[in-house]
Amino acid sequence: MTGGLGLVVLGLKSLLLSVFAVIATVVVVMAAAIPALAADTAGVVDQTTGTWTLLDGSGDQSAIGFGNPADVPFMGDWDCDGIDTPGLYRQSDGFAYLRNSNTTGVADITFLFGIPGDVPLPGDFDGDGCDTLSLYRPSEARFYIINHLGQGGGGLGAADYSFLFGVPGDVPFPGDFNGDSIDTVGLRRSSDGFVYLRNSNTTGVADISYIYGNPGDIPFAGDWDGDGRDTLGLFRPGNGTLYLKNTNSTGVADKTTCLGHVRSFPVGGDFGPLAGPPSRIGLELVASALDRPLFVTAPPDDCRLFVVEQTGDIEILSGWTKLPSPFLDLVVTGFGERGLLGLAFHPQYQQNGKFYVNYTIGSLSRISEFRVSADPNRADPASERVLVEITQPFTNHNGGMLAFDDSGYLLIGLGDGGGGGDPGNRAENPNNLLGKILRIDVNSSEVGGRYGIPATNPYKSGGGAAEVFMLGLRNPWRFAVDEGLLYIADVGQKHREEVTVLSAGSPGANLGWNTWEGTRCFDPPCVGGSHIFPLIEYSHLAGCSVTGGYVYRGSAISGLDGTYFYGDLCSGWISSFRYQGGGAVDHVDRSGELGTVSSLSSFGLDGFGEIYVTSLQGGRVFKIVPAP
Ligand SMILES: [Ca+2]
Ligand SMILES: [Ca+2]
Ligand SMILES: [Ca+2]
Ligand SMILES: [Ca+2]
Repeated sequence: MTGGLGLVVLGLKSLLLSVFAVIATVVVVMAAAIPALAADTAGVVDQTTGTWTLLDGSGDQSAIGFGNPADVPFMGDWDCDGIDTPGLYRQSDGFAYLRNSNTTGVADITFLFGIPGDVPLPGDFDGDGCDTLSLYRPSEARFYIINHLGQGGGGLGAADYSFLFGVPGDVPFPGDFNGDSIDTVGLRRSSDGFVYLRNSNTTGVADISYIYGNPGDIPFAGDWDGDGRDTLGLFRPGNGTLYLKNTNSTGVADKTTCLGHVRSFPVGGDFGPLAGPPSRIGLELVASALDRPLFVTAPPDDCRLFVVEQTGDIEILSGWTKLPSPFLDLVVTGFGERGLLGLAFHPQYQQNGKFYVNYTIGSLSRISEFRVSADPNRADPASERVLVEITQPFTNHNGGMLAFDDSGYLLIGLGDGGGGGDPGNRAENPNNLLGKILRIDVNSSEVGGRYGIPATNPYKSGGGAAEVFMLGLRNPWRFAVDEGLLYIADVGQKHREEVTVLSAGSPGANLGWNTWEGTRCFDPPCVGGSHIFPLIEYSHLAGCSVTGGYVYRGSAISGLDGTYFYGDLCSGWISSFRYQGGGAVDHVDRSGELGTVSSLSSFGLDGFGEIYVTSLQGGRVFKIVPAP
């Protein structure tokens, strides 16, 4: 979290006087914790959408819509019932907007408040159990304490008293740091990370000071452990992470949570019982101007997002901001359907730092292992270990997907080699690696010192290539593993696009290409009962190329648990269904909620199971988010 410099206690005489002009400091603050109630939790407010994402005690999320972009958000107990609810300060018109429930809606209380640049400071500064809105005027480094809410009470004329503390530029926050049920104020100096806490609302020096966090972190306080004393939380916009600490001292955070991004602000408080997250969804733009993004992924529980660019780079988004240097810069042969096409992190990536890529180079498709370097944001380019190389007879239909199954084996998607119609009849030929999903054991060196063959691979002991796992695929651009099932989206020739769901333990499954294009006979005679027909099929009246997605297992939209999303590259619609009893239920077009995404190249998952969408147009990455 921060340099471990030990507790530092300083007098603040030097901080008391301000002679400097100041730039208004926008800050989010939280309301007083009321001792003896439940521990406080945290949340973030997305300042591009006005969506409040609040966590309950078990980490479940709730989404609320309140306010406009750029409003300054905070939480407080305006009606004295012990529950903290949203408030906003709109700097454009100087109004405060307060709401008394943690649900989507409009303000219950509105009043004019302060002047542009003032920082709203909610808290219970007189210990009567009710939060009011005081303010901090950065230009004066002066706190104005106001112990009653509302019209005529919000303005400075109604201030009960004021006092000086800190220097212009310090970021203020309220809290009950000594557990006496009266909120006082704290400051954090962004330049050096010093925190200054005061236990009385009077001019004077800090009672407690220490270093915590990095420059740019946004402070807020709360009673994270329920002991009646507020301590510091920090939100780091640069990586979208909340750091909560249970003591007001230097050291590492007691609780770290990935939530929000560079345009989010933190809030904290006792939110009471929260409504379940909505199952209505939307798309939020995460990043743009990437270079032909066609996949995103992340190691489990990692806050970062790794974006695969067709042109050969793997970029890292941290807090939705692209890091200056790519994770890996690979020389590939592009473009069209070639380039860097797939990425999968080893299931034990946190321990071994290994990951796998699928790319084209010359006339080859190559699947290689790399390792991270000593810098977690940079791979070691010299660590490449080539696992599999396949000669491609044509430039199209290269597949590209990589994913680990539930047994820890690497699945590799390969197209039929291209040329149109599978002219070499490769897809159903078990001796040819093209038109297949391969399955290998990257933890073994049985084959040429490079990898092993799982015992249940269908041709391990003859009859075909040992690496082959499933056959009859035309171009399985994207597939997903979920709880023992495999969702395979196989791109069609001229007429039919298809999604097939089958057990991930189905060695030798033949999905029918090029005998069948979906359920349409392609290469007669179309006979035999060994072909697996798709679960979902659509014609080229509805699209041109299926883009397979993922089953939702995240925590932001729990009503969608188990829902599989997929879309179409050309038409840009996104649909979803749940796989139940061998069939697709709740199969719906999501365009009404999500719109369409032109050049929809892929879906992806972050380290927490949230779903993303990539678009080649504008180099964009979107996230599927709750729509409050
Ligand atoms: Ca309340
Ligand atoms: Ca009060
Ligand atoms: Ca106190
Ligand atoms: Ca506490």
